[in-house]
Amino acid sequence: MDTSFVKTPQIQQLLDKAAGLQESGGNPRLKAIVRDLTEALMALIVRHDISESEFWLAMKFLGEGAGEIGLIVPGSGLEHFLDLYMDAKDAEAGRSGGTPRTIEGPLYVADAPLVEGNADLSSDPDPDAQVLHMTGTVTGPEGEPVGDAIVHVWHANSKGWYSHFDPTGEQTPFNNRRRIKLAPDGRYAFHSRMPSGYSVPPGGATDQLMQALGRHGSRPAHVHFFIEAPGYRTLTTQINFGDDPFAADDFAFGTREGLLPVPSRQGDSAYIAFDFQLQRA
Ligand code: MBD
Ligand code: FE
Repeated sequence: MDTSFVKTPQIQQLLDKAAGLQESGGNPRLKAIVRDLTEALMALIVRHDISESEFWLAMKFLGEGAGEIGLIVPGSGLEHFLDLYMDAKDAEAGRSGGTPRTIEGPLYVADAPLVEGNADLSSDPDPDAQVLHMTGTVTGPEGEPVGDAIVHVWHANSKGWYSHFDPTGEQTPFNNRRRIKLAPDGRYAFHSRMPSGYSVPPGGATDQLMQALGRHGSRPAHVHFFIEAPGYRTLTTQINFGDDPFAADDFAFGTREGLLPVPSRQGDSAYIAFDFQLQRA
C-alpha cells in the first residue's frame, strides 16, 4: 500500500500536535507510534476516499466490537503476522529449529491446577466425547530431555466452548486446563475429552466482519500449549487436528505445517503422539 499522501503544512502541524510532539512530557516512543498510526489512517482515508458515513461506521464497529478484540485480532491475520515477524527476526539472528510457534489466541487462563504424571485435564464429564490420549516428549536442540518443563495445556470441550468463557455456564473452572510438571525423562502424558472446533459468537462483531468479508469464523479442533523450562525459550504453540474439515481453512490462521497431527481414532478413544522441541533461551 502506498501510504504517502499530500500532507499540507496544516496536516503536518495537526499530526505533530495531536501526537504530543510539541510537548516535553509523555512517552517519546508512544508519541512516534501514535503519530505514524494517525498518519497511516489518514493515508487510508485518502487512498480509499472513505466517506464520513463509512468512517463513522468503522468507529462504531471498533467501539462496539472492542469486547471481541481478542477474536478480531486473530481473524484479521494480525496475530499470525506476529508469528511470521518473530520467525523472520529469528532467521535474521540465525536462530532456527524446534517446534514452530503459533498464536496464543484469547482464551488462556493463568494458574490452572499444577499436576504431575499421567494428567487428567477434565473436571467435567462431557460423556458423549471420545477420550483424547496425548503423549510425547519435550526435548532441547540436541534431543536432550527437558525434565523440568512445565506444559500449560488448554482446549475447548466437545461443544467448542472453553471453561471461563462458556456462555452456557456449564463448565467447572479450569475444565480442560492444566499445568503439567514433567518427570526428568521429559515425557508428558495426558487425557481429556476430545475438543470440537470453535466458532465465533453468532451475530457478534467478529461474525459480522467475517460475513462482510465473505469469510467464516470457524477454527478446527485444536489444543493449545505453552511450554516453559529454565534455560529454554518459552514456546507458544498449538496442534490442530489434521482430519478436521477446517484444518486447512482456519479463520484465525493458527494452523501451521508440522502442527497438524491426525488423531488415531479407535472406538471411544483417540490417540495423538506429538513431540515438542524447544530452542535454548
Ligand atoms: C480460539 O479457541 C482460538 O484459539 C483463537 C485463536 C481464536 C478464537 C478461539
Ligand atoms: Fe483455541
